[in-house]
Amino acid sequence: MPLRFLTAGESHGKALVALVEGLPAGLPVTAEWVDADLARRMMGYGRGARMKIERDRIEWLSGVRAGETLGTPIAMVIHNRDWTNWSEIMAAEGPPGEARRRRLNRPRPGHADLVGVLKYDRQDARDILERASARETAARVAAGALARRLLDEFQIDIGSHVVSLGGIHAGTPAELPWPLNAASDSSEVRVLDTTVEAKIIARIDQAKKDGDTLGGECEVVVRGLPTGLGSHVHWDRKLDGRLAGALMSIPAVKAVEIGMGFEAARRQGSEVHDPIEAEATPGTAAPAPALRGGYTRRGNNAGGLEGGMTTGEPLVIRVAMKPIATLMSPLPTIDLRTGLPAKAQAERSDVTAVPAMGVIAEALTAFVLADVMLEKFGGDSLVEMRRNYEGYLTQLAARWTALGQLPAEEDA
Ligand code: EPS
Repeated sequence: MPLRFLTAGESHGKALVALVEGLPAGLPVTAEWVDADLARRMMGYGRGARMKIERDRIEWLSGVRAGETLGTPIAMVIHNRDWTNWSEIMAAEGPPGEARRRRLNRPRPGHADLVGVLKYDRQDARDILERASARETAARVAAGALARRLLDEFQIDIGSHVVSLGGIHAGTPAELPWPLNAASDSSEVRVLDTTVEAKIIARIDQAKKDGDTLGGECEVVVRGLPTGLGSHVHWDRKLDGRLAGALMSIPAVKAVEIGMGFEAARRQGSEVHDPIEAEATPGTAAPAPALRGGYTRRGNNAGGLEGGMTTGEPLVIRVAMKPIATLMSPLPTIDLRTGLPAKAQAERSDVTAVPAMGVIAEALTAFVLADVMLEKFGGDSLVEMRRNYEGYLTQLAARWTALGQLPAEEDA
């Protein structure tokens, strides 16, 4: 794992911090690039009042000089504007009375509240929810934006769109628009099928009126990956597992599908596996860049992954998010002070965050992909990494060109 990140910060604390380690030196970066993804994460119909308060922007703390990475740990801070309303409640030191003013005693079903207080031996579930809050994903998106910057140097492009929200399905065109985000970000709910946009918005309005919340699914698509990222040789190097693990770590995500996903389990092999075809005549030059080594697939039910490695076809992943656990018409719970039945606490929250989840899923996908790119091509500097990458593509292309020159062997 050459690339790592950690985040720190409470939802209503002073700031969030992202600490990224392992990026090569010489990668051009700007705060503007990172902020663009932070702004995309704040979009989406159905978010609550908090998103009107925050204006997420990073401040570099370390690791970047004159617009380039130094190969040293990169620390970024995102200040919480809401801190001014919470500075006493969330104060690191001071009398407990003040710190307990916004105590949470009635844990929300579906949230980390209850298990968190039991496990960490806290009396106030605020000590749990402040970190379990999806606010933390802003720092993940900042880390992911740096990973995306690295992938961008290799013409690897990541986009996402919402494929269902509140049980309403949004169709996917046979040919995806590209760049994907230019199309999806222009919709308030990040759908490509704008015929259902108004219906989804009405569904969100209804849920808000009912004091309820909504989940949904996003699809992440990555283009421009070379074949052979990840590995089949160990469980923890398989790229499908690493991607699924990272995506399942997004708050409220309950399922991840790659390519045909669950549907593949219901079909027979001949309907599932993508036949292998030639991209060019064997022995002639492979199409440049030789990302797939001269081979292609008819269809992409595999979602761009076979044996835990990229095939060079687009990576296609679907991520499912449950409805947010904070309900304004609350569900039954137990009061932590008395042990008696109560209604769960209703905190200010979102009706849905599915459009934002797609942006977060892009960020984590970018991070895992940058990690496997660094694993395969390494290098302490971008120049070194690029040389290794180009060497690999030259090797793949040469292998294809050599095909016609090899004596044909009989099949076993
Ligand atoms: C969240 C509750 C809401 C959301 C928050 C996630 O925050 P608040 O309690 O301050 O109103 O707005 O999301 C963000 C702040 C964000 O930046 O995404 C929760 O309980 O998870």
